[in-house]
Amino acid sequence: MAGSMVYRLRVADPTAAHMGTFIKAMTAIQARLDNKSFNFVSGSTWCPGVVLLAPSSKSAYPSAGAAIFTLAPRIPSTPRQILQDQVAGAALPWWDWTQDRVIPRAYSVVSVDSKPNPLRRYRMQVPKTVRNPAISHNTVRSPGSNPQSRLPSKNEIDNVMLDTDWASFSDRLESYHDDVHVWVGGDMTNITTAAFDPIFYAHHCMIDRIWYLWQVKHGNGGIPQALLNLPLEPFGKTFRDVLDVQALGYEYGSAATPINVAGGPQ
Ligand SMILES: [Cu+2]
Repeated sequence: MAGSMVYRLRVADPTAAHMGTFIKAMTAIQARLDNKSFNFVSGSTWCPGVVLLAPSSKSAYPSAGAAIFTLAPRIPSTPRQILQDQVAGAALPWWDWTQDRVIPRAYSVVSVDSKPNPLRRYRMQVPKTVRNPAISHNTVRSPGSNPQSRLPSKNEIDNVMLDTDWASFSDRLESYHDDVHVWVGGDMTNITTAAFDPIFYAHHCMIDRIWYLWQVKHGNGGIPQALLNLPLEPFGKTFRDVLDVQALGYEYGSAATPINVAGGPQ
């Protein structure tokens, strides 16, 4: 696996090298219509932070409840592999909303290199089902417009990192995760459409990174045995299989080295 390891870096200006690679790969998967397309992956990605709190989900995982939330960003339905199939070395970047308190410029500029910016919005296509009508629209955001919404602070996340109990850490992190969805607004507040906004993945990547940093600090103790064997349908993996990010082919290379977001919104 060593040869295919990618490093996830912080969201930076669209001119940064790692952002250029990512943007190229995103443009490619958004242009596809098959099962390696952004549309396909986003349509089969739920936002478990919300879904697992629903009564029906709780009964499906009675012993887990909301606590299985942390594993969500590691489930292989994220566009991790399909991005790399398009452009070698392409990796999801993380949006550190404790520091970048606005939508990062890379996700808001209209064009990059005179081409439409694939991170700004996406025209989602969800076919009609028995229960729901078809959806076809460009994703929208309304950052900060909900007066009840706010981005979690660095202090709050630093504090969560000190929580030695995995289930409690997971629940608290989930709640901060929800806050970011509400703050971004628009399609990000709706579980059916959230994953179609390209910023969904930058947000979930940040959540995954926080869990990774927590694992480095506290290890994997405290996760109930039954949970470790929980199958993640339909991905053919268990919770245990996604504990080690390196085994999944990626690393948070810059975890200890903040990337200077030159020209970005500060
Ligand atoms: Cu989410």
